[in-house]
Order: sequence, then structure tokens, then C-alpha cells
Amino acid sequence: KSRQSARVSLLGVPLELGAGEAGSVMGPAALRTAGLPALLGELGHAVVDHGDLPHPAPVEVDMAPADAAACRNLGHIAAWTRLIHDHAYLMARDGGFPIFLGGDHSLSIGTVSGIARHCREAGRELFVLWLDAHADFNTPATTPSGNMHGMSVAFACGDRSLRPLLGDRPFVPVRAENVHLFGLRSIDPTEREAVQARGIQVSDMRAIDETGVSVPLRRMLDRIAGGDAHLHVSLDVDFIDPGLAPGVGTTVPGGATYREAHLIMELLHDSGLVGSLDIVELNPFLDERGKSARLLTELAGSLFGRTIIDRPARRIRVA
Ligand code: HAR
Ligand code: MN
Ligand code: MN
Ligand code: MN
Repeated sequence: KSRQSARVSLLGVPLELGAGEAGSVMGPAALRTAGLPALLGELGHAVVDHGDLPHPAPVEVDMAPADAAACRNLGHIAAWTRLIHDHAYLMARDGGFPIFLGGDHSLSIGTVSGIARHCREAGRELFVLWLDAHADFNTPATTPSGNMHGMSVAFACGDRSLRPLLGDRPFVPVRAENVHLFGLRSIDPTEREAVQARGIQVSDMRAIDETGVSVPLRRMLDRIAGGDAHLHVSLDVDFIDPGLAPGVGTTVPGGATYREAHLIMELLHDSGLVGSLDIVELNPFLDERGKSARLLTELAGSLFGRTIIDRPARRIRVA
């Protein structure tokens, strides 16, 4: 848990084949260059950097032919998924706080499933906070692009057509009502139907404009607190407004402001509920002088206890 001094395990996932545009393969290197490991160390955490995963050879995937044809780079993504899942599972079981440095968002197919598998063994309920402009709830049958980074949440919630990505590893679904899409402002019509039908929690930018980020976030944290829970945070760079974080292939106007993004991290830190983190979609090729990598590093700092000034823990009642 992030509240006190943590044992943090960093794993670079230089993956870009799930995205429509090349460049996020350089994401882990940019986050290290921006000083993320050093910052967490300065904040008093014990940081172990496991380096980057090696690029695996593609595998055969036992998927229905029409579905397989709809997925770009399927054999590669399946190989990455299995490798990432194995590492995420072991890192979570090891008891530290795993941070996955991406890499495009298809890496979360592996991280969330690996962590879900550990949580089931540990008897812990898994919640997922998906900080993203997008829903990532497409399936092979609905994807408009074939890009598998747009399918990670559908996989986590149990879409059967994507199940073969994991091969013979045990699949543990995340309960749809435990998934919170936060910052949403770009969703395909078929995704919208599916998200609503499944009962996924959504705080779109309209809701955030009306109440700020703290009301819906505190509501989620209040729901989680008390039980034996693990909160996984998946931070897609395009959650943040493109003016602040241009280093991503899929910018969408109207994203989170600088302080909204920091406040989320500060509230998450104070909750002590977060157990793992993905930082994904950073594309250094599109960044402006390291601006996005630096902001992500700062945000990780806020999640790991960097504060402006000390303050007593205070619960604000939400409506
Ligand atoms: N919904 C579109 C698709 O599936 C765009 C998805 C873009 N995804 C990301 N990750 N950038 O959030 O192709
Ligand atoms: Mn390892
Ligand atoms: Mn995403
Ligand atoms: Mn996105």
C-alpha cells in the first residue's frame, strides 16, 4: 500500500504493437530519464528496478478466425500478455508495490490479469481505477481500428473472445462494478452500450466538470475501504489534457488539468488502498522536451506521498 514507506518494484514494458502508432516502445526509458525511480527513492521507498521485459517471439493463438483477423499483431500481443501476466502475478505475490512502465495500454491485459490471479489467491477483492480518455472496452467483434490497446478493459471484465490471449494461465475476471472509468471523453457507440449493460462505473469529463475529481473518487474509495481490497490504478497519458501531456498517440481535448491529476494522486495516496500502478501510452517520439514524462514522474511522486505541506488526514463527507 502506498501510504507508508513501500517496497516498490519497477518493470519496464517496451510494448507498442497494441497501439496504432509507433513510439511507446521508448516509454520506459523516458520515464527513467525523467527520474521516476530516483524520485520514489527520495520519498523514502525501497525501489527495485527489474529493467525492461525482453521482446518475446509471437505465439499461435487459438482464437476464432474472424476474431483473430480483427486483432492487429495478435500473436505478438498474446506473447507479451503471457510474459507480463507471469511477471505481474509474481510481483504482486512477492508483496511489493508493482509499477509497470509502458508501453501501450494493451500491457494492462497482462498486468490486471496477473494481479487478479494473485488477489483471488490472497482472498482480496480487486478494484480497478482506469484513468483514461477512452473506455478500452472494444472486443475483436467491435473494434474500429484493430488496435488491441482499445480492448484491455473488455478482457479484464471477461470477454470470452479475448480469453485465448492468456493461453493456459488461469483467468480471473474483474467484477464489472469494481471497474471505474475515470476521465472518459472518447467512446465508440458499441463500447457505450457494453459499458452501460455491464454496469461499469463511469466518471466522464462531464461529471468531473460538474463536481471536480474528488467527489466521485472519494465515493469509490469509501466503497473500497473497510474490506480486504486491492486497488489497481491504470494511468493512460491521454487522461491528462494534451496541452500538459502531448506525448501520446491518441490525444483527446478536454482532459484532466494539472491540479486535477495531482489531486487524484494525493487522494489515492491518502487512502492507502492502491497496490499497483500502470503508467501507459507515453510516446516520447511525440513528446515536447520531456514534458509528459516529467509530469508522469511528478504524478507518481504524489501517489507515493509527495506533499505540498503536511496536513492531518481529513474525511470530507460526500453527498
Ligand atoms: N476506441 C478506439 C479503438 O478501439 C480508440 C482506442 C484508443 N485507445 C487508447 N487507449 N488510446 O485508451 O480503436
Ligand atoms: Mn522479475
Ligand atoms: Mn487506454
Ligand atoms: Mn486512452
